[in-house]
Amino acid sequence: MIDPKRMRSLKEGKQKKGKVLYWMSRDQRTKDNWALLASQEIAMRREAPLEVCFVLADTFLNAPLRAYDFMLKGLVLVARELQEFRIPFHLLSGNPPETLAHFIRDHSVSTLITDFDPLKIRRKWKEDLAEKISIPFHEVDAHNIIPCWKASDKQEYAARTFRPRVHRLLPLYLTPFPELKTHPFNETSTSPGFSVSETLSGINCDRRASPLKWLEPGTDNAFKTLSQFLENKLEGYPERRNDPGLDGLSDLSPFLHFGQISPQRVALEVSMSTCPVQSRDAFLEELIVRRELSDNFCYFNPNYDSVSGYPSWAQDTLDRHLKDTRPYVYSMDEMEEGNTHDKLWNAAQRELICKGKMHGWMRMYWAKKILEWTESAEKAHSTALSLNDRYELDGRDPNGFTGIAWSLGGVHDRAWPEREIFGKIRYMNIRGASRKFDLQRYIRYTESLG
Ligand code: FAD
Ligand code: FO1
Repeated sequence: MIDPKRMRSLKEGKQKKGKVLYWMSRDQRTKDNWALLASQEIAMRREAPLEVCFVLADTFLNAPLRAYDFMLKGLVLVARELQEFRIPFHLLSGNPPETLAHFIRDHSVSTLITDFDPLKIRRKWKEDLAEKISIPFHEVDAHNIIPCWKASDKQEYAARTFRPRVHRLLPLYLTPFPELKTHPFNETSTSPGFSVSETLSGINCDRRASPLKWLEPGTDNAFKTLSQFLENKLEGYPERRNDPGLDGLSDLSPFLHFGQISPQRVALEVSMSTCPVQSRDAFLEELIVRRELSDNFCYFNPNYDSVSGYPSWAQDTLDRHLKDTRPYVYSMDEMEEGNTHDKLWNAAQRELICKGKMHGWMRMYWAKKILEWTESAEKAHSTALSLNDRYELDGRDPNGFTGIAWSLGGVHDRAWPEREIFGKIRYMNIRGASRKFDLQRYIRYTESLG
């Protein structure tokens, strides 16, 4: 039985006989997917067919070609896996509310389930769709271990206020997954296939960031990446994670962003590893507390993508320093090309462009320098967001909106001693970086990226 607390109703609707449809969006996987498991449970109870669809929307938050390439290659594998469970998969395209309303009518769908996402674009799609349909419409949080609306009923101030809630609820939610079953009530299991290259050529998206080669998409590759991390990197994670010149991170974020692996599965595997407890705890703090805190911020703060989402002390302090002299001011183009006086920052920008995944420690430094080198927080915010979401493979994600709001606007942080331009926003500089890690090693590494 799927824990009812993971599912909530978006629309009661009138129950009738007919197919159950899972509208897959954030959690693009067959394995360990609570939304898919709940959909199958409802279909089994009614001895009804079960189908899955994904609606391809053009220019999703200015997503680049490299993101659509990674995502579509993952979806081809999802379609194949679903076929093994005799569950048809439909790749639809167009504006999701209209496209889905037609599909539901034409395929006599009796119940609709979708996965949770705190981003405004997805919530708008669901609102618009709910007005067009009259069948029951449910939502399942398959992305957070603790459903976002269960973890807290308000925007949390900081990790330290969110962490106790998470640790209290984890035993209830960090549970093993039931297996998906071969579905007995589908007449056909065949899905209308699709080709990645053809689909990609039809998408109207930003083509500046080309597809990446260093990371293969899909659930199997996510699991390979996870086991490599568990075997070789988890033990040294606390010591190595803040040195961008070392390969100390899990590299799971692109798979987590596209939902190709369940964070709950990652947490279960990490918890069972024989690594020292402080390594496991350090990683789970990021994977669970930090990541689910980002969903909390985006879900409860409608201005998660702008300066007005910052706490008032941060907005005031940035306002007070608006007129401070900026020794350096760079345009978006100069920053995009990595053409500044700061070789460390240019290296981070090179990693972003060439690898599509900037090291986590550098993302803080990188964003804070954008604040220092632009004439206002508003301009800095939109510059950081555009570059982040144009090039990061894991971009267009609550973690990104929150990471930028933390760096520029003190979200989930505290006030620091006041200074030029930053006011009381936490400051970072190259001297601090050189105390933490070998700058040249990181710069040399990014030069090797091409
Ligand atoms: P690991 O250190 O191995 O972490 C494992 C997982 O824990 C990550 O995949 C992520 O899900 C979670 N995690 C780790 N650090 C954070 C964090 N600071 N906040 C929230 N979750 C975290 N993350 C994105 O997924 N997409 C983004 O677009 C993004 N933009 C960012 C922008 C800025 C300015 C900052 C400061 C952070 C940003 N982050 C973003 C958060 C973090 O840097 C990345 O999640 C992390 O570097 C991904 O690499 P990894 O999976 O190898 O990290
Ligand atoms: N979700 C969809 O339902 N349809 C899309 O066409 C789509 C495109 C897309 C492109 C890049 C990207 O990073 C994410 C994309 N997503 C899409 C959403 C994604 O699956 C996540 O739901 C959110 O980005 C994270 O909250």
